[in-house]
Amino acid sequence: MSGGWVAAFVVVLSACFLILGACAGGNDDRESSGSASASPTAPGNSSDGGSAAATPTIIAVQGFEEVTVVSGLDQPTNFAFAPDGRIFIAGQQGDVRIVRDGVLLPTAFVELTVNSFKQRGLFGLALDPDFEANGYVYLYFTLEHDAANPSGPKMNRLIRVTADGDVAAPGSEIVLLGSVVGDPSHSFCEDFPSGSDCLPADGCCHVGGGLRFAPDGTLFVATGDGASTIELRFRSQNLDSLAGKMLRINPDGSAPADNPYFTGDPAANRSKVWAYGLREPFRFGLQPGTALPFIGDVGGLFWEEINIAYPGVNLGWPCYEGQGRHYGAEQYPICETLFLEGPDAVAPPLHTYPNPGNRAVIGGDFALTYPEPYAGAYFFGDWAQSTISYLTVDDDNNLIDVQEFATGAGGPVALKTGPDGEIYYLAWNAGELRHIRWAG
Ligand SMILES: [Ca+2]
Repeated sequence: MSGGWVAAFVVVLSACFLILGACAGGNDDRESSGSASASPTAPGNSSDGGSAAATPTIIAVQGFEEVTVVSGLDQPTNFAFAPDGRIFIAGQQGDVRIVRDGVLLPTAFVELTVNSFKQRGLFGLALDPDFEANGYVYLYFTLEHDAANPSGPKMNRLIRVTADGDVAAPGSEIVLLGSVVGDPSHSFCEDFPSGSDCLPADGCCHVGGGLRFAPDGTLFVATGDGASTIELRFRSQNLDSLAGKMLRINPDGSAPADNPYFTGDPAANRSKVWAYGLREPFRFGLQPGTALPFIGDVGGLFWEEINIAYPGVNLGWPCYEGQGRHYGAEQYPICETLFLEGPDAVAPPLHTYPNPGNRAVIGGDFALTYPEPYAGAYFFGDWAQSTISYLTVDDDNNLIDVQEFATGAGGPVALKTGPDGEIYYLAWNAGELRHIRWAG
């Protein structure tokens, strides 16, 4: 076997085991039982995953430059800008750190006890739109209910804590989603009644965790299928399960009455569903003006997707992947039924690109203040490829163009538009928050 092949294989393993589950090698999409992961590789133990930290990002477009906002971050997964200029940064191991005036404060804002096995951990962070007045910070993470079995099935949770200066006020935690706690003999959401407030993280991967507030004050929450078996993926098609969904909730965790599947009960899972049929909608951004989620849904074996989540849409997983039917889906009754409804029963991706083995799309955000054609463009990443791309749409949200923007981007794991309207991103491999600045 050639050295090049070995190197490529290592990258593939990294893409599977470090952060995101666009895996090759078969065990992600073809196994029907338990072990969605072959051999444990603790996050952070490898130095790979895309490009090394020392490799400079290459921006393909003249006029832009990259500025490092802060470095030395440990497995950063998400970030948010506070109105007072502070930046909150979440780490996979459960810590939230604050950057103030360009300096990473030595004391953590909060240190949650999380399960961080492989792709689990703290992945969601958002500040309340009224943060200046209420100090609310929202966090999405994988709960540990059985520390003796870290690789076993787990559950995720969305909480809110309240800032008191640069730390979370002790005792301020409120559970918003995922109140169901497992125990060693009840580790699956399926061990609880249908419709339970339960966010599965059965396998290594696909736990979701994107959080975004819409201008109307509602909170979008992206959840993964969390599945360790093929059968459990069908939760993504079940409106009474919180898994594999784009949820839309009020800041107190209840469902807004104008949600597409609102039942009349604001506590019902179904009432909280905005869109369904997702695999690992790890990251997304809201389109200015429409507030529609533009989701990066990390693919299984074949296709990475950017989806627009119009209210109520079925985005297909696990019956569809990319533009077509998912490998092996025909043998499952849920998919057979869906296929009989024809292709219009699902919303096709806005953009899709093939996954030959090491791809993991990272949904991004809309740049506001760059010159044309970058103003209004949606910037997104690929974690495994360490690339950043952008796409543009017309007034009807038809795709106009997709272009690669940067390579060697240090493992982008979250992209957000800053208060200045420009794009910022976390480079997971490099442990840096970076700013893509228009220098003109
Ligand atoms: Ca899809």
